[in-house]
Amino acid sequence: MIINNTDIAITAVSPKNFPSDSLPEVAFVGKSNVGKSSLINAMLGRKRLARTSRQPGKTRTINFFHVEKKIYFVDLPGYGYARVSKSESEKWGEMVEGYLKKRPQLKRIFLLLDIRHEPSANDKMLFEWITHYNLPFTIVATKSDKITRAQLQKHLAIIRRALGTDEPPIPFSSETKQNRDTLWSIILESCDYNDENF
Ligand SMILES: Nc1nc2c(ncn2[C@@H]2O[C@H](COP(=O)(O)OP(=O)(O)OP(=O)(O)O)[C@@H](O)[C@H]2O)c(=O)[nH]1
Ligand SMILES: [Mg+2]
Repeated sequence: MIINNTDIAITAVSPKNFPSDSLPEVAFVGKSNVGKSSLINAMLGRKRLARTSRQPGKTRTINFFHVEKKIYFVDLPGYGYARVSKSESEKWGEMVEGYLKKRPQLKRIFLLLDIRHEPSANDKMLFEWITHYNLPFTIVATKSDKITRAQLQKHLAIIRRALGTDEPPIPFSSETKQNRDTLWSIILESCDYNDENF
């Protein structure tokens, strides 16, 4: 997939800033530092469109990226960042859950989990929340370049078991672009596009 036209459309801190056209949206959620912004860049073939950082807590706003003027990719701030105060993490909850719950044009949530680690209590809570509201989701196991092929199945099974789901996580790497095409197929299908009309 080659993407020609992308730009950051909107940086939002509350629903009144969200885009008012009704283009389909896909959102990327997960803990701080899991690789949300990096995944967006890798999917779009851009190096620094979404700002990334080795320090967790880089993305603090809800960022909407216009993709070929046909989809919005939504980069959400991460949770579980130890240095934020309680009131800030409550704000996170309000902002992110407010977005996820009240967005009819949101076609799929990509829940990102680091392939190396067992999902945290926050990861599990978010997953339960997503399934409780019956929102369409895909689990992505990020940073797959950090483990060997021999370890892959074991790590995927740990994630599945911790979440209590049969849904297989998709291993992904922003470095090697492993499964970039797989994620693109899921995104297009979720948004009712295909190779001809996208
Ligand atoms: N090796 C490797 N490193 C990655 C990968 N994806 C992200 N990283 C690194 O992980 C760090 C965090 O990546 P970000 O994309 O900024 O993470 P984020 O989830 O957007 O983080 P917040 O905005 O803080 O919520 C950066 O140093 C990235 O270079 C990957 O697939 N492989
Ligand atoms: Mg980010």
